[in-house]
Amino acid sequence: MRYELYYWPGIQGRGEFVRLALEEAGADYVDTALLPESKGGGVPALERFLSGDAVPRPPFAPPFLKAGRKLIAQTANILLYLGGPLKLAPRDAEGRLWTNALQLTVADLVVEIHDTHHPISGGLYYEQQKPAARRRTTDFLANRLPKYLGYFERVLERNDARGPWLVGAHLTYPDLSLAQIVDGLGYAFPKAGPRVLRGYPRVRALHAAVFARPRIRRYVKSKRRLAYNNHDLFRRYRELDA
Ligand SMILES: N[C@@H](CCC(=O)N[C@@H](CS)C(=O)NCC(=O)O)C(=O)O
Repeated sequence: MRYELYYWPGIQGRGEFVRLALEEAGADYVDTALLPESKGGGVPALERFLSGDAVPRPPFAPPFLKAGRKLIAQTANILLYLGGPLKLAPRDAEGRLWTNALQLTVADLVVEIHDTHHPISGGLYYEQQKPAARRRTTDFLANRLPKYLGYFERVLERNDARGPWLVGAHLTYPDLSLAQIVDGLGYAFPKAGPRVLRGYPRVRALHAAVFARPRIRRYVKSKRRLAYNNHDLFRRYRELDA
């Protein structure tokens, strides 16, 4: 199976959670929008599905994935689908639902991270909502982020299988996503991030374990891993890194 990933070119964004799963599994995939427009890539490749009349089940927004004739939207839904074939999810139904619940919690956290720099609207520039972004980020770093990290720390603590993972003894896709969150927070908040994370040793150990995996290391060094930048989910604004 050659998977086709569709995500905005130039940013990691939510596409990165899917990329990390595909990379960790060594899956065959094409990051379609990164191809030149002359080869069917770029933003037009996405628009064909988002606004094309001939798509019976159109996605609302990227990322989405084509797997043969299937078109799957929503990050957590894509990972739920990939978990089985990529061997990044437990086999039993209860385990899969638990894994999905963890991924949906990551998705909630992603929205709150986005809202630190866009608290009023994603349709406005950051510069048009700076005072609100400051207030939102202060609360995020003091209250909301510790609440999420505390939750994941408890999940890790209560997993009595050996290893640094959230579910059982093997790596599953929310491990990759949580590690990406920790990584991105380190970029966005170089001062406050490590300070907040200090209290969550298991979450930090999970991040280290994921980014030490051979395929993830190779991916991070490759050109396929796009650099963090201030058009992305994780943004570095000095005035927010309080
Ligand atoms: N819940 C969706 C959110 C998708 C989403 O918000 N995608 C962003 C890019 S990361 C987008 O293009 N949004 C367009 C919009 O909200 O208008 C998911 O997790 O995949």
